[in-house]
Amino acid sequence: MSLLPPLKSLNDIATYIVADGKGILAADESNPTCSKRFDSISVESTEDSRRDYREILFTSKGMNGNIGGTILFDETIRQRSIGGVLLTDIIYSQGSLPGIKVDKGLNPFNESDSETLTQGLDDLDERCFEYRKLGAKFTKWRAVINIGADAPTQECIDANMDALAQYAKIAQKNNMVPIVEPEILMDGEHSAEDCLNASSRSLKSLFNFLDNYNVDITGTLLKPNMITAGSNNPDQISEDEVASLTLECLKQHVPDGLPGIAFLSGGQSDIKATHHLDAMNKMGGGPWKLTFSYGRALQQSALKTWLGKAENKEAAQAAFSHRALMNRLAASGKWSPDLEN
Ligand code: 5MM
Repeated sequence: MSLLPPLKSLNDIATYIVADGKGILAADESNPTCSKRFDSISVESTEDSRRDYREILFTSKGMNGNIGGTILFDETIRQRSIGGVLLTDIIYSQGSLPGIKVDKGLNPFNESDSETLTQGLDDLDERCFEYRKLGAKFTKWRAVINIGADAPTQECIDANMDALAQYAKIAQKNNMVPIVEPEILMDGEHSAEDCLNASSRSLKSLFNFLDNYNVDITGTLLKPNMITAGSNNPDQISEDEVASLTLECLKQHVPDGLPGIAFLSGGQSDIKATHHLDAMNKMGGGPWKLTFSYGRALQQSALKTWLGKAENKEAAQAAFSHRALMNRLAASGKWSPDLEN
């Protein structure tokens, strides 16, 4: 097992995860989402195939030094490798901390067909207690905000941000760092200005609720979307515009004491997600570390290389290791497009 520094406080854990350009691997796809990903490569999603795939990622060389934290789904935190080693021990041996998704997915908000409220607060304290014993050092909860004709409503934003803050308080009570993820979905034809507006309202509400519940900001990480135009909008803005609007929005709402901001990729291509992160860091970043917590943008190339075949393991690991390294460079503002070749 690799030697980790003593991580005594929540701030030590949060700071470790995002230190030196390291970021987070979001491997917490629920089983239905994992099935969707595996469908795209015509692989059946079973407990074993999910284990095989994740074992490939976690044993990749590129985990070490690039991935400070790995977010898991409930099934994965209990799984052992084909050789009988706990996957959490493999993650630790790579110098990465295991974390766990603790939300229980989305329900319609007030019977709306366009807005949702994330579930999972009822038995959260008990679940966090168990996850801590299983080795988790941090947790994640994702709130989803849609942009549409009459959405997002302030009521939906506030209900989701209230739940995020209650979750964060419970995670900290159980000695785990909460990652708070207010995701404004990219789906739709909306403009970057609409995204900026919904993101600003959500972050303002989120930090008010975190303050109301006395959540320790120095032991919390934020996982936001970047400010982009909707994925169906033909008028996309440039990488530098994404970076400057995102920085402007974050500087307005995020307190300086937060140790790190680790972006979700939200459906951006893997190179765009790296490019945007690099541009923000080249612009000077902010008072917090700016890094990645990507799911699709870290895994897509590895998944398409693996194709469910054992003989593709090493090539898939090389693809994943490459993206992990590219994103660590981007988190330090040291990436350039020619490094992709
Ligand atoms: C990896 O996907 C996560 C779990 O999603 P479901 O609960 O829908 O299965 C998701 O929360 C993920 O951590 C974030 O959305 C970031 O992933 P992307 O792909 O947007 O970078």
